[in-house]
Amino acid sequence: MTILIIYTGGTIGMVPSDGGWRPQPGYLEGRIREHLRQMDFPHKVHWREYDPLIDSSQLRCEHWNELGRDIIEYYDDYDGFVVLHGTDTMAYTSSALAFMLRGTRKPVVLTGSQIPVWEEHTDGLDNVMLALETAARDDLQDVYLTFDSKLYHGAHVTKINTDRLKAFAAPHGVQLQADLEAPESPPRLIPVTEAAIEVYHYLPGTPLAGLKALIETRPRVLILLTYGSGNAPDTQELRDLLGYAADQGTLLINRSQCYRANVDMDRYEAAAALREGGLIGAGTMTLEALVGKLHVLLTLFDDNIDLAQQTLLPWSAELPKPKM
Ligand code: ASN
Repeated sequence: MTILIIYTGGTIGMVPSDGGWRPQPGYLEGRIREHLRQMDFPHKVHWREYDPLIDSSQLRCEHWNELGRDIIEYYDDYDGFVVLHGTDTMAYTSSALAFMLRGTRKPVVLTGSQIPVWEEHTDGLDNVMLALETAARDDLQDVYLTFDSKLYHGAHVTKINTDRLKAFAAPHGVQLQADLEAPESPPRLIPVTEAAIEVYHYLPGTPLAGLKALIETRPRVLILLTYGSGNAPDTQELRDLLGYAADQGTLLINRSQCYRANVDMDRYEAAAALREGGLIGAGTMTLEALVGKLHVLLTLFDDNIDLAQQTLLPWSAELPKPKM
């Protein structure tokens, strides 16, 4: 088997500088190859390094598009792909790629590290090994994230730790394959563009002036991060604001602040304003999955009715069954 490693940046290959850790071009490949030799890794590995390498907090849509284009361009040449990526936005990228890559049937595996490979207790080498082993599996056909000895579906993950080696978790557990009825073919990419997707985070004891100001920027999509199963204080002011936002064409989505979320606007009376305001429930989707999915949907659909319908339909494995 032959696997392509695409190195985009992140802590795994960073070195200290006066301003803090930053990626160092041209160094990581040698260290990884030396480790693969020591471990007798049985498959061929090719290396592609991006220029510039980035801290993943610099991530933009063009990085997703570049990754997607490379995977489609080299699709026939490799059995699987490993993407080395910073952890800060890795869950956004694994989610976005899970929606942007259509009809691919080979594993695309993201990983990185919390500690650079030059440090004594690095997690980077183990993470890369697991990613390569996963990319060489012929029973996996989606986008994945491997980290700290765990394998997750790319559309299920969220970053949970800044300092511990267990950087990621999948709130609703592990399901490795999207359950879609008619897989598309041949493989193709849906490239995405920047979109005005805004988030309003409810806090007790805060006036709605912030929400009003956000709505006045006329975002294309506004995600309300609500309480519990999708509740928020029901006031006439909120109802008026939601009506105003909908009239100006903003798509309104209800996503819970809870880590293991399952939005259900029929459960409590406290969700009535949101329900009657026509908000779309994000169900069990992570915020990262929701954002990746919205980028793809906004590329394909103009009309809010289509966008609302498609947001509720599975496009990958982003709607896991809620855990009791
Ligand atoms: N700031 C780093 C990044 O996301 C964090 C990491 O990779 N652990 O690029």
